[in-house]
Formats: sequence, C-alpha cells, structure tokens
Amino acid sequence: MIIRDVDSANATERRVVSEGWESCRLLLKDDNMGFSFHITTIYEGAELHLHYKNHFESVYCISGEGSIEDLATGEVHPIKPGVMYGLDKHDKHILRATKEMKMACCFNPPVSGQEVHDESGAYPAAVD
Ligand code: 9YT
Repeated sequence: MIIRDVDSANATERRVVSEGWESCRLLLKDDNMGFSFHITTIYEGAELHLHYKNHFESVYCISGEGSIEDLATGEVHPIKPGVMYGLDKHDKHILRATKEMKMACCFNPPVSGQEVHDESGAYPAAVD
C-alpha cells in the first residue's frame, strides 16, 4: 500500500511548477500502478493549450472555476467542482481558469517525473 499526503509531497521533487500551473505528482510510473495521479493547480487567469498525444487523461475538478474548449468541435464546456473530463481521443484542448482550479488528474501511461509540456502542449511518449 502507498500512502502519501499532498502537503508533504509538495516539499519534494513531486511538486512541479510551470507556466500557469503547478502539480503534485502523488503517483508516478515507478509506483507501478499503470497510471499516474496528480493534484494540479491551474492558476487564476491561466489559458493552457494542451494536446496529450501520447497519453489518456482524466481530470476531476475539486475546486475553482473555468472551462475546457474542445478544439475539434469548438465546444466550450464549463468546469466547476464535481465536473470530470476524460480525454479519450487525445483531444486537443484549451483549459482556462477563471478562478484558481484544483484538479485531480490521472494519466495513462503514467508520467515518469519532471515532464512539462512541449511547444505543442504534449508530454513526451513514455520510454520503457
Ligand atoms: C489539468 C491538467 O491538464 N493536468 C495535467 C497534469 C499536470 N499538468 C501535471 O502534473 O503535469
């Protein structure tokens, strides 16, 4: 069994800070769960252009307010606490926070550690 808490993990390399967001990677590839699990904060006013070409991702909003724009259809879906989105088609999207959002995120395959987005909004493919 693996037990971790976000405050302790945020004092380690599990906390990753980037442009418009920071994330606490509570489970990573080397935990051998088949997915990674993150608590991500999207800062107020952030507009993130994302495209996880190499990963599936599900995201659950714990707090805050914003939206996700599906760039394939142009649809904009509101995000508020209780809303989940699942990127089952490697969907290209824009994530916007009108109030700072706390999100619980799962990635398959798992993220290995210090990834930040490349210029296309992706993380590199997992290397075994
Ligand atoms: C909401 C979202 O896209 N989260 C992605 C995870 C976070 N950016 C991280 O841990 O890299």
